[in-house]
Formats: sequence, C-alpha cells, structure tokens
Amino acid sequence: MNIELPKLNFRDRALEPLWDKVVSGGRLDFDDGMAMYRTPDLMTLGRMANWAAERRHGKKVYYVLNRQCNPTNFCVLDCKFCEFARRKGESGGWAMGMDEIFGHCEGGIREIHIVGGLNPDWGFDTYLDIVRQIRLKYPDLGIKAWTAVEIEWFSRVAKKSIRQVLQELKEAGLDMLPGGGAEVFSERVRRELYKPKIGWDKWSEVHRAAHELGIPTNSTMLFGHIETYEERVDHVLKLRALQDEAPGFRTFIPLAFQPGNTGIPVNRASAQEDARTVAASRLLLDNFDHVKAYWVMLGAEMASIALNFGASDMDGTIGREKIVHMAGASSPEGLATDSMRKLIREAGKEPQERDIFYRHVSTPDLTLASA
Ligand code: V47
Repeated sequence: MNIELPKLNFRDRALEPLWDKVVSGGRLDFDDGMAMYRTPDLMTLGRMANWAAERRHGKKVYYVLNRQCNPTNFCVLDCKFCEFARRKGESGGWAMGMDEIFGHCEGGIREIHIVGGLNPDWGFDTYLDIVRQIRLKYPDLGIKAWTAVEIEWFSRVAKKSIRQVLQELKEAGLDMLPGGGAEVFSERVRRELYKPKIGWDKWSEVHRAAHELGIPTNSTMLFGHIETYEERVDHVLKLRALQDEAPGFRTFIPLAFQPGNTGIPVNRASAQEDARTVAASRLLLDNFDHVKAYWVMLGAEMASIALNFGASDMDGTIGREKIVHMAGASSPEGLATDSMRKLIREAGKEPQERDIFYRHVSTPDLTLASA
C-alpha cells in the first residue's frame, strides 16, 4: 500500500539507520533489534512500526468473532509458569464432554480456538474426535486447535509421525494451529521455567510440517519474566528465518506474562515494555502479515494503544478464556463486538471483521457472539 512517509524527529540517532532500512525494504538484524529494545525514543520507534503496519494494511485493524475452549486442564507436564494445569486427582481439574464443547461453538461465532492440557486419559483419538465432531456439526466454523506442544505429544502417544498427526487433523477439519507453547526459545529459560516442555527444535518441526501440509499457524512469545532482550530478539529472528524457509505463519503474538501465584519475578512489565515489544517485533518480522495485540494479556486499553505501535489484529471477542485468568489476569473474560470496535476506533483505526483466514466478513447483528 502506498502511504505517506512520516517526518520523524529522531531523538536517538541510533534509530536513523534502522528507519532507512525499513523504508528501503531492507532487513533489520540482531543489533538493530537490540537498538530498538535500548532506545529511549519509544515514540519514534512506535511511529516507525505504525508506518510498517499501515504500509501493509492501511488503517485496518482486524478482529474475529471467536471463543476459546479449553476442553481439559489435566496435564502430564509440570511447568513453573503455568497456573492452568492440574495433575490427575488434583482438585480444580476438568475434562469436558462433547456437549459442553459444542456449547462453546454456539452464538454465531466464526472461529473456535481450542487448547488444553496433555490429558493422560485422552489418547490422540479423543483430541482428533473433538475436531471431527465440531467440523460435522459446524461446517463453516473456523477451527484453530492444539499447539505444537500438544501435536508433538500426540505423535508420541499415538506412535505416529508429526506429519501423520497433522494430516489426520487436517482431514478431520482442522483449519489452523494456534501459536502457543513457544514461550521463549532460549534453552536457558526453558530449563528454568518449563523444562518438561518442547523447545525450539520440536516446536519448529511441528510448525514447519504444518506449513508444508498447507496448514497455516500462528506464533507467540511469552515475555516479561526472566528472559533478556537478547533472548527476545533471538526468538523473533528464529521465527523470521522459519517463515523464510517454510512460509505459513499468519501472526505473531507477544504474550505479556501474568505472574499469578507462580512466584516467578515479573521483569520489565510496563505499558512502555508492551509497546516496545510490539513495535520491535513488527519491524523485525518483515515477512509476517500481522502482529496481534492480544487484549486478554495486555489489557484492553494497552491493546488499543498497541495499535499505534505496529499491531494490526486484536484477536477476537473470546469469552471464557481460562489460561491467563487462572493466573490472575484482570482483563474481562470476553469482549463484546461493539467494545472491540470502539477500542479500535479510539486508536484512530478502522475495525475490520475477519474470518479465520483473514477474509473480510461482516456480521450484521453485532449483539450476536458477544462475550
Ligand atoms: O503457550 C500461560 C501463555 C499461551 C501464562 O494463536 C501465559 O491466535 C501469560 O498461545 N501469563 C497460550 N501467558 C495462549 C496462546 C494464544 C493466545 C491468543 C491467541 C493465540 C493464537 C494464541 O499462554 C501459552 C503460554 O505462552 N501463558 N500462562 C501466564 N501466566
């Protein structure tokens, strides 16, 4: 899209060569990433990232009428930062039946986002069947389900290759994979906070295989705990390299860590940090369509501000989110469509409803699919 170049008044000279690269279509490197995390000139960084987003999408900011469904929180893993999972026999655990899962798909939504724990009583067939049954009952509903962590575990319990698991899910009606389970790809952080979980090698193997099978995916980064700026930049550059080799990522979603009762120190958590992380990601990820302002973790007001720091997608209306609300997130569990549109307009942008594949859609009765 041809849009006017803003006249930037650099208060930090270190940003000038980055801007020249961005405008001329050049690529930012690791040192540029660090310069963006270190600059005191956050507002200029934001204007650069906003321009990069508007060059792709004009003033449009996307959202989808969706709902999250967490069919089970029983999990064989024990990750320090997770307040959602329960061990078998522990109180506060659940495993939904199909009727309850169908209940999450009602109300005229266009996308269901399904993730849960690794339930030792559910074989791959149960997870596969959830997708198949939703597809049969709701043929037009977009199904975004199971993170790379789940896919890799299915492949081990079912003794099938990752590719085979993904192929079967696709045949059952899966449309795309969500971006969760990535956390931070640093091995140092993984050993400290989520040792039992897969790291970059397996996570990227799953996403690469999905892209090769024509299944689009998202990607995330959990930030604001013990990770360093270097580890954040490295994380994003790994994703960019994978997107070059095997394209298929739709969005990148920086997830602001909610400490809950985990005892993990919150580090560099502030509105400034959120805005900086969104902007730096937008500028580094020159081969990604969208950076998402996930209002559930950023908070609705911060998500609206992030729309001027390079974010071009607000995820969705959601309703019933559990993963971060069990870790004490103070945002509402859902957002009605009119509130979503208002937040986007307040940022000076144009709300654009989408479906799971970012096709433009319009739901006439906006009271439908409210949270
Ligand atoms: O992988 C867990 C994170 C993720 C906490 O693909 C936490 O469109 C903050 O991936 N504080 C799941 N974050 C959510 C996710 C997601 C969300 C929205 C959209 C999409 C998408 C994906 O939530 C987990 C983990 O990184 N998480 N606990 C916590 N205490």
